[in-house]
This record gives sequence, C-alpha cells and structure tokens, in this order.
Amino acid sequence: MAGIRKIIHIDMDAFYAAVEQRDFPEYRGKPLVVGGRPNSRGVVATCSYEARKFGIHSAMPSAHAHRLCPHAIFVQPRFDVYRRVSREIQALFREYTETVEPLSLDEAYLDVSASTHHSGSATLIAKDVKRRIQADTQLTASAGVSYNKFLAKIASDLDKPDGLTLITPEEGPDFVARLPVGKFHGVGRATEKRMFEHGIRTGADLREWALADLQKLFGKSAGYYFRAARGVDERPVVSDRVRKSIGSETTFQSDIDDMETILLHIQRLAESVAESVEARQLAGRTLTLKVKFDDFRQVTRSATVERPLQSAQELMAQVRRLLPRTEAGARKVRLLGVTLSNLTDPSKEAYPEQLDLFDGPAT
Ligand code: DCP
Ligand code: MG
Repeated sequence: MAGIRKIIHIDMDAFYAAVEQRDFPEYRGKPLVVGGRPNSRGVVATCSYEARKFGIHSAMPSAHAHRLCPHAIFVQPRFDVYRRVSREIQALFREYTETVEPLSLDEAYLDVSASTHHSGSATLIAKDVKRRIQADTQLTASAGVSYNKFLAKIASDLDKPDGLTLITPEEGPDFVARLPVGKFHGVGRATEKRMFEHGIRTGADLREWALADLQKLFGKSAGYYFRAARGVDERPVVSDRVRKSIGSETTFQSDIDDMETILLHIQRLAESVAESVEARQLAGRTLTLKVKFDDFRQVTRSATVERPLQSAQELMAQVRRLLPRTEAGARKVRLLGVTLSNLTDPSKEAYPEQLDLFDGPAT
C-alpha cells in the first residue's frame, strides 16, 4: 500500500470581491456585491464578508441582495483581472509541487507528498503558500491540509477567511462521522433529501449502511459515499499534464424530454466545463456530447474542430450541431454529459486573428 498522502486544498477568500476591494480602497470594509446590477435580472457572483452578514450569498438574485442590504455597493465583474490573479497563484503553487489540480479560478488541490519544502511538513507548506499569496497578490486564501482531497476541501472551508485547518489521519474518521451529509462533496440538495428520507443525516448514519444497500439507493455514487463516510478517498490529484479530457455530466431525478429543459441543462454543463478548462488555461479541439436514454441506452456524438474551444459559448455552438444527431427530445433523457478533449495550451497556438496583430502596414 502506498504511504499516507499529504494534500492541500487552497481556496481564495471572497475571491472576486477581495480583488475589487484590493484595487478600489473605497470598497474596503463595506458590503460589496460583485455580479448583476440590483435593478437587473442578474445574480450575485460573490460578495464581501461585510455583505455576507446581511445574508447575501453567491447565486442569489441581485435584486434580492439589494433588498437585504440597500446600501451595498454593486460592481460588475472584471474577469480579466481575476484570470490574471489566478495565473499568478497557480504559478506560485507550482513552486511547491508539480501536482497541482486547479478546480476553478480561485481553488486548487496540491499533492505535496513528495515535496521536500519545510522538511515535508504539509502544514508548514500551506502556511508558506498563504504567506506568498498575501505577499504577491495582497489577497488572503484559506487552506485545508489532510490525507485526501475530500477532507482537505472540507478543511479549507472550516476557518474562513484566512484559515488554515489540518485534519490528521487519526482525526479523519471521527470528523466525518460528525459531518452532516450535505457537506459531503457531491451531495447536492436532491441527494441530501433522499438521504434524510432514509434517516441518513451524518457520516455516522451513512456508515451503518452496507455498500449493497447504498447501491440500491444511489447507484454508481454509492461507493464514493461508502468510502467517504469512513474518511477514505483515493482520488488522485490530477495535474494538467496528465489530464486527457475535462467533462461534466448530470443524471436527472426524473427523465426529461422537453427540448428547452435539455438545452438549459447542457448550457449549465458547458459553463461548468468552460470554467474548469479556463481555470487550467487549456482549450480543446474535440467536444463530445453524451446522452443516456430512459432505457439506459447511451450514445455519444463528437465534433473535432480546427480552432480549440474554450468558452461556454464556443462549446454550445458545437453542442447545437451535435444534439440533433441524437434522439434527445424524441426519447426521454436520463443523463447528459459534455466533455472536451484533445486538450491544448491556447497560448502556444497562433490563430489567424492573432497573427493579424503583427500584420499591420509596414512602416
Ligand atoms: N462564483 C460565481 N458564481 C457562483 C459561485 C462562485 O461567479 N455561484 C465566482 C465568484 C467567486 C469565485 O467564483 O469569488 C470563487 O467561488 P467561491 O465559492 O470560492 O467563493 P468566494 O471565493 O467568493 O468566497 P469564499 O471565501 O467563501 O471562498
Ligand atoms: Mg473562494
């Protein structure tokens, strides 16, 4: 058996809002909302900790946030700046280990098992990473340190903002036993409700179930829940260099055949893939759409294009071509998936548009 791993999960505090407060001192110490305007139909991307005291949170309609805190300052996101900061912190992570897996612009796993920094102390490395982030970007991050991804991610959230929490292998199982199931990564509202209906409220409750019984309730995810309830998670930290594809899929509680709903779900998947692809500063040439029907039959349709795709919009353009090549809508759909593969680093590619920049009139 391999030795105990050392995993760090880093997550920036109130990321977009913290960047705005850094760049505009007049926003500091104030409730600040980044996202849609208060009089629009937009939503809150994130908000400062001062705004959270009023009950404002991510994904809430901006109009609602405005009612909760009429004197809050609303600003539009500046994605270019967030991307730049993201690149800075990711470069910094790579000074400690090659095994860095970014999850979004503000979040990444680091596997420091083989690191020789700080005599291999993951806690000291995490402390140092936080110090460097602060020094280089004037922003704070929270870190979770543990022996797997599941616990490291939970740990980083325990003492936000500017937190550093360690969950040792000795503490892991007891910690998970007390954990509400809603805090398990991958347990959404629907699964949580399902678990509640069966009297499963904490890791300890979950642990009383045999794997076979969990499988009857939760299918493929059962194994993950079974192991997670015991503080076990063997998923490796996957760095970009070995990653072959980035995808996202979703299974529905009840099968759907309404085209508009199908497209809406695909749009969400495309956005999630695009975010992940962008966080890793990648793009991809092959888009695959997966559709599983109510009879569990599954089809995939792929398109490969010359110019690498990255944004949700670019992904959707391909999906719109592929979707009519499936029976989605005519038949009920139980699962949809969007995957981008043939990954490439777009900064190393030259596109005609970019070449134009250098093709100006000779002087
Ligand atoms: N984000 C978004 N829409 C969401 C959630 C997040 O646009 N529904 C963006 C804005 C956040 C960034 O992603 O700043 C990071 O998301 P986090 O969930 O890590 O939230 P924050 O970093 O803002 O706050 P926290 O301190 O809780 O991590
Ligand atoms: Mg964050």
